Amino acid sequence: MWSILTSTKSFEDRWIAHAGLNERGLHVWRMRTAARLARLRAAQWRVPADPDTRRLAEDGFVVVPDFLAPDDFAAVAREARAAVARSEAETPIESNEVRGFCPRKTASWGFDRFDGGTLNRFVRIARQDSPALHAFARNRRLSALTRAHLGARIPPSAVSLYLTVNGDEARNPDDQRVLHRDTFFSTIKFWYFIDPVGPDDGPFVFVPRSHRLTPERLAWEQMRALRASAASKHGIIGTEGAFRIDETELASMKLGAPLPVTVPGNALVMADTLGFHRRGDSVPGTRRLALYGSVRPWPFGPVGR
Ligand SMILES: O=C(O)CCC(=O)C(=O)O
Ligand SMILES: [Fe+2]
Repeated sequence: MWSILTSTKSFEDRWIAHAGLNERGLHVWRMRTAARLARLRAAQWRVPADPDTRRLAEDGFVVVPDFLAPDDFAAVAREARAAVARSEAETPIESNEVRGFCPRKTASWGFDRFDGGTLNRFVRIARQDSPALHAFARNRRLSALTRAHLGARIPPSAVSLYLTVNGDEARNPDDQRVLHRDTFFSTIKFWYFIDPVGPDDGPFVFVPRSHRLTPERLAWEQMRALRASAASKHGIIGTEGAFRIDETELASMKLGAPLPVTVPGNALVMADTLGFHRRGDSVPGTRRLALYGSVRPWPFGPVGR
């Protein structure tokens, strides 16, 4: 029963999926309570509002071009490319035929994980080889933005180099290219893109303002929670709790079209993944190189961190 007060989102959990409780609004209660607590945590930090914190609050995502000063950007880009090259010397990039989300394959430099045919390579930041990357993981601006939004900072250990190598959808589809929201409460992910991301490179795609708990959104969530709880009773899979959404449903929530977030190099993209998003379409073999981090605080925690 305590799972109700944790970050558990899976409707494979018998309490999360409890039909009677969900009819009485359990899922929506969890969403509203988590949103209230995020506001309570954020208020403790008193981060002064500025155009970027406002964008994140209003639209659910923000793009900050020229995030680093030119010299810092040059050092970060150099170290990032060197670290990726070292990983490739040890572990060449291969293709994958196994379907769905695949397990991590660890290596001395970090780990690979395939989503269908798309490779996610996470390279750990080593202070001695990559002092500029190490400093980036401690960037105060990143923490200020996440604290303003949900009252928690990104721990430096949760920042890594992240290379995405886009797969061939026709051969082995990538589940992250289907529009979805990650979980029932606000979490933040960021990508600091080192190289430009164009429309063919699988840009992050986000539905502006879709992180808001409007009456229409909560009605949709309630409908989906009832559906997921019924499905779990019948032992049907696909109840993992990261609800997917068809683009045609967005209009009923007064939401616009998904927006591919194409960016130049040296740009920060930060998003609340309670909003609907996906990984964009791409030409197979194209790459995205970023510093990446995420923060997923305890949704019912009252204390800012
Ligand atoms: O890689 C991306 O652009 C987004 C993938 C995604 O859905 C996520 O990281 O939650
Ligand atoms: Fe996602």
